Formats: sequence, structure tokens, C-alpha cells
Amino acid sequence: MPHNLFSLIQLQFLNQSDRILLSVPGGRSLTGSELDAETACMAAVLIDAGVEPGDRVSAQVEKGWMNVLLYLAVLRIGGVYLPLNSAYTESEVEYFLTDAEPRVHVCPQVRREHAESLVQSANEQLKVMTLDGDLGFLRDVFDDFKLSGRAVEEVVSREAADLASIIYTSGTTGKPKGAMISHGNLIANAEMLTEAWAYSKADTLLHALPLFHVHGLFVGLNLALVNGGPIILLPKFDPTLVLEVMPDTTVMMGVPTYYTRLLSDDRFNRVTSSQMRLYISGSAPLLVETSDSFFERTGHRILERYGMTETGMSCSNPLVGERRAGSVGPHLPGVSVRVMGDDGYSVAGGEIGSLEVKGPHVFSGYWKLPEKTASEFKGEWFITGDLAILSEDGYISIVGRDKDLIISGGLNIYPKEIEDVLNDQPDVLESAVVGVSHPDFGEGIVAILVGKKALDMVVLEAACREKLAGFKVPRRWLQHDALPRNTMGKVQKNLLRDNYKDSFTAK
Ligand code: MLC
Ligand code: AMP
Repeated sequence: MPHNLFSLIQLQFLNQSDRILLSVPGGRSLTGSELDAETACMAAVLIDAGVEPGDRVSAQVEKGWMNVLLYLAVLRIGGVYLPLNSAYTESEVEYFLTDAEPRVHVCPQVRREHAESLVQSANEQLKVMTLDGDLGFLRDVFDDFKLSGRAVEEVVSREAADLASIIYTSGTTGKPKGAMISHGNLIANAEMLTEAWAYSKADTLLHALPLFHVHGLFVGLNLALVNGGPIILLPKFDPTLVLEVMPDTTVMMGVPTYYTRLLSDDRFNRVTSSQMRLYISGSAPLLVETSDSFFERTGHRILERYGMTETGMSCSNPLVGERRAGSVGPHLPGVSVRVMGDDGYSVAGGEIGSLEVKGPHVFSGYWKLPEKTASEFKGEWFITGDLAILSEDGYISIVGRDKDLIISGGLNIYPKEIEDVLNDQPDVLESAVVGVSHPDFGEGIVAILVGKKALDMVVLEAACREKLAGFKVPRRWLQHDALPRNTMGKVQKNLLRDNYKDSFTAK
């Protein structure tokens, strides 16, 4: 059996050569044979740029069909795909390009100069290409290659353990870590989800998620591609566009914010959702209230699942059987889960403990960080950092986090990253960043600061914007004389969260 994920996807392209498998409303539609041929052409572009098996190719690009071709071509030639959130600032990107040392970085024209400046200082082998603009314009090279019939048809053979992707996730301490994800991990996860959700080529996926995180890339895109089901690829989550294409689709995946936004739109009703087979939610907790309102409005019970970058998907509510609101369901086929107490033993049903997972979908470690990797595994068990309860009948509920993490609109934000920027500002003595309930994003960010004098929050906000992606910038700013600390000297964030719990919800 071939271990390159692309080989499985290519089987579908070849078996359904005349069927449109990827379409962008108002843009291009590609059949199976076009996807195969154009991926081969993109593969030639990358090989021409010097990419060899095992080399990283990073991409901070706009979502679209070119982005899909780029991802598939990297897999095809045995490269390692490194997607970057389009909101990351230059200083955030600088870290990734220095740490991962990609051979090729694809970015927007406006970021080109900055990326090229890193060739001297950080990564001598880096070649920068853009999807828009002129110089080194990947699209132009691609079009030239297509016209002249240049393509690399070969699919590079890979072992299951060979890397397919590196995705950076931040952490409670230090810098972001690159999670190393193999072809075997991705294939195992796609197979589990196919079985659990009965996904098939009869499904059409409504794809509104970004392609730079696990949810949109490995859950959404991979699952549809491996099964040969058509994908309607939207540039982003826009309720008008989503409602327009919904009647032509059967499965939608989203973060809870997508579902609350749909519910607040009067155009969304039983008619728009009548063709739908399955709505799936994940990346952040889905409120019981949202699940119930959705059921009342559409007759569909959203299927909630749970996962993370390091593991892909681990748990899912069942397709057939009880989809329990407030729970992420039992473990997926082939996955083992356990809930551990502080004493190192698994806790009895109903008690809160630390969730650990094991299986063929679990990543192999953090890029260049063997010690960090070792500290997050107990043998083959990966410590997720989530707090959970396992019910007598095998359903997992995520009830909290053992990590200082905010999840806003499905995006993970580590307070430490923001606190580091704030603590570096001249008038700031110390800071604490917390997440509190937000009606749209689930959690919103509040910054509490202690200053040498009265602080100018506009200046602090600007400092954050310069260094951090917009979604990480706090939306409420407060100055305190001191931060509340316990006897160990640790900041009592629970008190701050409680004090400011109504920051975004107060009427
Ligand atoms: C954008 N903004 C956000 C935000 N997204 N603020 C907080 N949280 C977010 N998630 C801010 C921007 O900085 C900007 O503010 C303003 O909102 C408008 O930006 P936008 O891009 O136009 O926003 P919008 O299109 O409304 O995006 C919101 C969203 C999007 C919820 C649709 O964030 C989204 O698609 N989220 C999904 C993320 C995802 O794929 N998560 C999966 C991770 S994988 P300003 O002030 O800067 O201009 C994972 C594992 C698993 O977790 O289990 O799946
Ligand atoms: P990421 O690091 O971006 O992959 O995010 C993974 C984290 O998202 C997990 O560790 C959980 O904290 C959270 N998460 C994902 N799915 C769910 C869910 N259905 N319910 C609650 N939290 C979730």
C-alpha cells in the first residue's frame, strides 16, 4: 500500500477524471484529471525551485484553488507543507522561517521584501515566491509551465513515518513549536473519519474554513479528497456565500462561531439546510445552547468532535446514535483515550482528569525540540493539556484546560505571547491576559496591566498590533495597582476572569 497521502488522493482524481472535484464559486472548477495534471505542473515548479523530498515549503497565501494545488504538489514530491495563518505579522513569520528553514516560502507580494531579507540573516537556502505580483510570481511560472507542458508526473514514494507537514502551535511557555505530522498520521485520521462519518464520494463539502489550520486542511480538505467527494471552496466564512452554496452541499464543517453567526441570520432555515446530511463543529467548545437552537431551527443536531494539531481528530459524537450536546463523543475507531488524575492513575467515571490520547494519528514530536516532545508524552500516550470527564458509557466531555490558552473564534491564543509583548513596553511593570466569554468568538481577550504610571492603552494596543496577528490583540484594557497572586506568587487568573467575565456580554 502506498504511504504517500497524495497517492490515495490521486486514485480519486484518476477514477473520476471528468467529474468536477473542486470548485470556487465565481472562480475555477477543476475535474479530477485537471487536478492531477495541474498538481503535476505545480510539482515541476517546486522542483525547479530546488525543492527535494523532505524539504519544507511554507505558505502564507490567500485561500483558493492555487493554494490547494500548492499543498497537493508538496505532498506529491515528498516535501513537507508548512501553512501559515495569513494574519501573522512579519515578526511572527520571521520566527517560522528561521526555525523551519523552508526551501521555498510562498507569500503575498507585499511580504516579499521582508521574506527575502531573511535569506541573508536567517535561512540562506530560502527561495521566496509569490502568488500575486510579478517578480518570481508563482502563478506566472505555473502558467508558463502549463503552456509548455512541463510537469512531474511521478509521485515520490514515502514511508508512513515520513513527514507530510509541520504546523506550528504556540505554547504556554516559550516560542511556538512545529508539530511534525506524517503521511501515516494523516492517512490514519482520514480513514477514521471516513468510517465514523460515513463520508463518501456522494458527499459535497461546504468548505469555508481557512486552509492554514488542521480543521480546514486535514479534516475538511483531506477527508473530501481521499474520498473523491466534490469540494465547494469559499474564500472565507461569509454567511451570504455560505447560504448561497449550502443547498448544493451535504456536509459542512465549522468552528462554533460559524454556527452562531448562521443562527443570527434570518435567511438560515430548514429550507436552506434541507439537502444537508451533516453539520460538524470543532476546534472550540460548542455551547449546549447553540446546539439546541440549531436543532430547533433546522432539525439537525450538530455533530461535535474534538482534536488538536498534534493529534488530528481523537473523539467524535456518533453519526448514528446519541449526539450529546456538551460532549465531544466517544473516541474514534483506532484511537485510545484515558482520563488521568494527579496521582498518575486513571480516574473513575464522572471525575475530572487530564486527557491523554494514543493512536496512529498522533504526531511524532516537535520540530527540533526532543526534550519538549518527551515532556508531553508518557510512552505512547500524548498529554493533550485538556481537562475531561469520561462518562460510564464512553462519552468524553472537555470541561477545561490544563494549559493557559484562550480559544477565540476557533483560533488558539496563548496569553504568554501577548504578555511578553506587553511586558517589553517601557511603562509596563507586569501584565496578565485572560479570556472571558464573548458572544461571537466564544472567548474574547482582556489585558490587565500594572504600570509605572498611568498607561496609554492606545500605545500598548499599537505595540501588540505591530508584533502580533490581529486576532491576538486584546479588546479590553485595564490598569490595576497590582495583580492578584496566591501564596506561591502565581497570578490568580481565575479571579481576573471572574472580575471581567461580563466584559463582552454585559448588555
Ligand atoms: C478575526 N478576528 C478575530 C478572529 N478572526 N478576532 C478574534 N478571534 C478570531 N478568531 C478579528 C481580526 O483581527 C479583525 O480585527 C476582525 O476580526 C475582522 O477580521 P476578519 O478576518 O474579517 O474576521 P472574520 O472573517 O469575521 O473571521 C472570524 C472567523 C475566523 C471566526 C470567521 O476567525 C475563522 O474562520 N476562524 C476559524 C479558525 C480555524 O480554522 N480554527 C481551527 C484551528 S485547528 P482587527 O481589529 O484586527 O481588524 C484546531 C484543531 C481542531 O483548533 O480541533 O480543529
Ligand atoms: P489547536 O492547538 O489549534 O490544534 O487546538 C486544539 C485545542 O482546541 C484542543 O486542545 C482543545 O483545547 C480545543 N478543542 C478542539 N476541539 C474542541 C471541542 N470540540 N471542544 C472543546 N475544545 C476543543
